[in-house]
Amino acid sequence: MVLLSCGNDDDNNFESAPPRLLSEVATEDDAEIREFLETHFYNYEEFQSPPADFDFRIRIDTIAGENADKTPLIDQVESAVVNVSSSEFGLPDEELDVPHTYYYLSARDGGGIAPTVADSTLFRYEGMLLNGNKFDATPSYTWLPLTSLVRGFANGISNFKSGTESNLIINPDGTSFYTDSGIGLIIMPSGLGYFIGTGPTGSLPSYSNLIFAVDVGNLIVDTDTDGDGIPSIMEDLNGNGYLFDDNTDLESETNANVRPTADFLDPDDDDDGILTRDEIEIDEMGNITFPDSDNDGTPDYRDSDS
Ligand SMILES: [Ca+2]
Ligand SMILES: [Ca+2]
Ligand SMILES: [Ca+2]
Ligand SMILES: [Ca+2]
Repeated sequence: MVLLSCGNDDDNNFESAPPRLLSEVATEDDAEIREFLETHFYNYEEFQSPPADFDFRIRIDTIAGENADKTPLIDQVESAVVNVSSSEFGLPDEELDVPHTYYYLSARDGGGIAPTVADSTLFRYEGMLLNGNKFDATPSYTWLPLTSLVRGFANGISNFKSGTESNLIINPDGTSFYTDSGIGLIIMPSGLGYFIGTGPTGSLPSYSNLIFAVDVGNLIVDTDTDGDGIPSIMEDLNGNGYLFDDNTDLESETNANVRPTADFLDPDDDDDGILTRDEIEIDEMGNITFPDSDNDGTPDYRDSDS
């Protein structure tokens, strides 16, 4: 599965040329993506009036010939911006985070709810390059934490609602599908994908813009990755949709020479020896409160001296 993010400090296969600047590539990528969106369409007519044997898979084709009158993707997509720091790819510092636009469209609205970028999610997907080459696909639904995936995927899929358990159909051969899963398309620039290197399976050129057709089956609402009682999405302290740059006890971890662990993976967020779970209060309804016993404005679970 190619989707898994390399992380910023793994053994990327750096090419011999020095990596290009995120900001420079992002501008080129967006122009390429917009041209693609203007010249291609998807099988929206099948989604609008599904034929009896329709498999609810998104198919993309060029607007030409007998398809000359189709509505281009550019008229159907929505877009969103994600700011990316050069440090996420281990690149030399660019002064500011670089805005990256991704595009998405919902082909079928799901009957459930949308995952956050921090949730474990059940989905299947097909990955393509803009030239139509398919580089990866999941044959069946797979559970993955969205935090382990490239940012364009995690952010993109959070625009789609899942299916619901009562609409899960299991075929005699063991395969399954949801009759109300959310189906959609995500088109992202390379800076929201792998940027440099060849991706985890070694099959992608550097600076590849990526397309994913996704089908969202289910999710774990309020996924709590480190089991500390706080949903992971609430451990995105700076609210930027990126979970790896929030680390309350970075200084303490650095001094102790242990691997820095972001809050959503750290069951003792302030490194005071008292588990976060024991420094927060959760009532019978599941509501969380954050005591601040020394009244300094920092809740106990993030305060190493209280
Ligand atoms: Ca963050
Ligand atoms: Ca930590
Ligand atoms: Ca934590
Ligand atoms: Ca504390």
